[in-house]
Amino acid sequence: MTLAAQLHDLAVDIAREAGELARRRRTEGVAIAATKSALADIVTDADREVEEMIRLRLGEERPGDGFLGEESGAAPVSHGGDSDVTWVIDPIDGTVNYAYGIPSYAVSVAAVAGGSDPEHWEALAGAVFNPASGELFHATRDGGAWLHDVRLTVTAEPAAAGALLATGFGYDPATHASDLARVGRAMTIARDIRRIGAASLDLAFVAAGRLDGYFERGLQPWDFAAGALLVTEAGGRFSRVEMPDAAARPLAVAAGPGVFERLLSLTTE
Ligand code: LIP
Repeated sequence: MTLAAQLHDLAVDIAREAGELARRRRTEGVAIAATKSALADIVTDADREVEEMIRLRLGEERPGDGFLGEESGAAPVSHGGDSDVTWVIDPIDGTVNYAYGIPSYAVSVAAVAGGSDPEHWEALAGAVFNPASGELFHATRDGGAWLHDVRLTVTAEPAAAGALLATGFGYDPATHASDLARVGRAMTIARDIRRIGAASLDLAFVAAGRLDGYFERGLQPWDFAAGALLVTEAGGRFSRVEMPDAAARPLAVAAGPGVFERLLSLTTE
């Protein structure tokens, strides 16, 4: 079995196990543990518990790998080592949905190669699991993207009515005006816009052909590491573009071949 296949199977197992814990904690009631970058940027006790569970499982299975988690940052999985693999984890992507009881959240697990610098990372395997819907999206580099055992393909061309697009907004209110202006430009090729609230699910839905495209500024590696692999393995394109303004909020764009260039042009004007 190839390394990518081994990492894929572990990512799927961990995503399922972590998702079940998140789902159980949701039924028990969610406590906000703290706010982070802005008042609206919350972390729950479950976020932290799920990430720690993932870290412990990876410590058992692959102690020499690297680890980057949304809640605990970058560190070796366990005692460090010479592994070239890093696990990139969003324990509960869509935390605000999770806190409000909106069933659109996911555990995002990606295994990347390329050392410690995210700029050099190449995703080898990824899993995005929504415990509320039971949907598990997964991919292996050069092995395709899947929803359970169904192979995924992005849409080749949008319908005549226009593209069904998705986007998201940062937690900082100061970014909303420019983000909304970007939505206005994207609407010139859209039939409608969706704001699902979890980047990993937005990307999984592009891979599944449920969305024709997705764009959002300010995503972190844990938001997109697994979802971007789903998109590219489903025949789509994913780019992350530095924007000309001062804010360090690169724009992520994902779409099938019939939409990508137009969406990229409109959203980076
Ligand atoms: C969320 C992203 C979403 C974005 C939110 C937030 P989190 O990640 O998945 O696309 O719009 O602002 O960043 O914080 O729930 O892990």
